[in-house]
Amino acid sequence: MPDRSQNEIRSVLPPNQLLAAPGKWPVVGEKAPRPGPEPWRVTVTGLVADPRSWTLEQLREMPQVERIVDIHCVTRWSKPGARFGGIPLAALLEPCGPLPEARFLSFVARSERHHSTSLPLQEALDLGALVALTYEGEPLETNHGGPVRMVVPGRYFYKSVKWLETIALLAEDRLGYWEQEAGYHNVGDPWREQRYMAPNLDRRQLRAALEAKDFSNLDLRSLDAAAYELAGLKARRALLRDADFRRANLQQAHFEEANLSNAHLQGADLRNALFTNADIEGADFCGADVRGADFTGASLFGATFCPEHPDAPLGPALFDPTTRIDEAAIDKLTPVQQAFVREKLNRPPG
Ligand SMILES: Nc1nc2c(c(=O)[nH]1)N[C@H]1C(S)=C(S)[C@@H](COP(=O)(O)O)O[C@H]1N2
Ligand SMILES: [Mo]
Repeated sequence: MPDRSQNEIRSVLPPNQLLAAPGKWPVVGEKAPRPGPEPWRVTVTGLVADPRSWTLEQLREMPQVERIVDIHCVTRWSKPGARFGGIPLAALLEPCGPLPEARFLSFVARSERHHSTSLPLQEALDLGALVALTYEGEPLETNHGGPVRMVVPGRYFYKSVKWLETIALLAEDRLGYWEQEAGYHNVGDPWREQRYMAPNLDRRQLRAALEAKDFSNLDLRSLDAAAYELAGLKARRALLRDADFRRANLQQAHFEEANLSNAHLQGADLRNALFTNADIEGADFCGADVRGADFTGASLFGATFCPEHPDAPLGPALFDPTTRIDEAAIDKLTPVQQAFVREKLNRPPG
């Protein structure tokens, strides 16, 4: 970084990041793409009017831009001022005609484990994501994602897939490799220090908990597990205050005696989930599927199952006759919620 003063460099470092040694660029994660004779292509597919793919030659012939990007790895090294060249993501998506229902992008690598990561479509465009072919004017080295990788400024570097093969436009988020397997945060904004999905656990504990789908007794306050696949989750007595489980799959999850106060469960699949004796005060279940869920003994003060305002974005929770809530718990709900729950459970006011 010859033309930046030390002060300027410090000012571009997000919280708890350190400068990588000058001139050094660590290789992180997979080291090489999946070998194979097929010529490289980058394909845009999914919710587009016109799926397309490009060979490397075609990509190199498109108008190129250069961007100076500050790299921030989740493992705490930063490399400010890296110069990447390539094609703005927007220029690849535009001719494909994204459909109105496309809201997320999944970037898939040509690698043994089909490594992937995802971003909301609008966010990827706003951040100025780049389909990169060069670094400091030279073709990208293989171990750094050459011949072609994503570079997403403003996110930890795990949101920048190496060896880009497919960009899929999706209606719902499809969690990436590190996010689903290792508990890396699904937003990953270094300025908000969104490293891991649970701020109070370290990376090893998180990976083990996700692998075993076992959160029992853990301190997972402020967990961000929106859209996660967690069917059958064991979370007895877990501390899940303020946890974000929006749109997550939590069928048959065990939340007995857990603390889920103020948790966000909007749109979650909670069929046959067990909340026996749990603290779910202030939790939001709008748009969630609670058929067969058991709330016996749970404390539901301030919980919401249907929108309190007519212009709310999500509809009511989905109940069926096997959803179990005690009379005492219903009495603690607001009048709007009481009326709704009683009607759904076909129970006259007590
Ligand atoms: N295909 C693929 N892309 C990947 C990874 C990976 O393991 N496989 N690791 C990610 C992580 S965690 C980081 S920090 C950066 C590292 O890129 P680099 O090795 O060029 O520094 O790539 C990201 N993209
Ligand atoms: Mo990383």
